[in-house]
Amino acid sequence: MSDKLIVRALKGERTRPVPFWLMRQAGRYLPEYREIRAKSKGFLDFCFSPGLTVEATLQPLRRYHMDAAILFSDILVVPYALGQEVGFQEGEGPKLKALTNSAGVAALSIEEFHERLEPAYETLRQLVFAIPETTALIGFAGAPWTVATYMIEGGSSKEFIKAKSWAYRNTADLERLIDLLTEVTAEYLLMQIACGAEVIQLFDSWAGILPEEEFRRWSINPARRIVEKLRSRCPNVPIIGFPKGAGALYETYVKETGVDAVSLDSSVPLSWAAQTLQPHAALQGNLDNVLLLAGGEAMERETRRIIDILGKGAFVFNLGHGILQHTPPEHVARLAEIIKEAG
Ligand code: 1CP
Repeated sequence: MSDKLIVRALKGERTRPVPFWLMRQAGRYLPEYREIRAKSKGFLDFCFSPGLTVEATLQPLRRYHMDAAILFSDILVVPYALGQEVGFQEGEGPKLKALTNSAGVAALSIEEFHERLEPAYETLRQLVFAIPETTALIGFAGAPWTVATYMIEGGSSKEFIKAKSWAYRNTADLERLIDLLTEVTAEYLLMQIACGAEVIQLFDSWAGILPEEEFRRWSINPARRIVEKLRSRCPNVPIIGFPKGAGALYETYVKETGVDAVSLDSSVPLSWAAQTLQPHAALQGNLDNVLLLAGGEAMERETRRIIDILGKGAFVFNLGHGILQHTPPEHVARLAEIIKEAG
């Protein structure tokens, strides 16, 4: 089993220093990313060019020496690999040809699934040799519910009326879609592990919009099935779940999915998490991404408070959600310094 610092923490050990990485640590807040991003017209083209994605993954490590590198890709490569039309419009976010009915679900195909994802696998294979020896490689996927919201809404959403209406009125169609996504997501993650990923994160960014019963059915249940499948084949690879916005249901999520670690959004109270969740899973999080953008004394104080409380147990420092585009890179440098001093 790996003795890398972050893997030990995710497997339940209290470590010093506290390891850290940051969601969206690669991306548009870095000038060197914007420079290589300009080489591809479409964002998916960029994601499918290993020469560029390897470089994008490495860029933040050179500046800040995080304990983990995360594969540069996107959660929406999975709908693309199932044959759905997926595009990214500059400044507008993702645009998909929305699924409207059961025929749309039936038309999805696994035939070219792994072939279409080959560039992600190749990126991982190259990263194994390109990252520093003590850095762990994180593979990821969107959780079935979060990916399904984009497939049904046709892009980002505020109210999620279509996706939630499927849950309430087209239940059989949503079940079919979630079952398919659960199966292919597990396959995708197993391939990522085979290509060198040492840690897995499952992003359920929109778990928090579901009421309790729906949350169990569409977030917890698929996550549990994915965890079981990965565990049975790769028992040593830690799995981080991120049911963003789950509130008090974080407890149920941790107990019922069997994840090794759970990533906390910024609204989760620290002492509650330490008492209720940390006996069952390692914790990751949860600095407010706006506090990182704002910087200064407030950021430093909150960073130390998080480490004081959560660092008493198995803990990986991270944000509560991804780095925002207008975050000054100097603030990230200062954050990295404070984490290393405090831990
Ligand atoms: O042209 C560009 O540079 C596009 C911006 C961008 C980037 C840098 C997008 C579009 N995706 C990404 C990379 C990305 N996405 C990574 C790898 C980078 C890293 O972490 O270092 C990862 C892990 C993701 C995951 C992702 N994509 C999530 C889950 C995490 C989260 O932020 O909640 C989600 C929801 C997406 C969808 C997505 N991709 C991109 C956009 C604009 C969106 C929509 C977000 C929304 O609906 O609010």
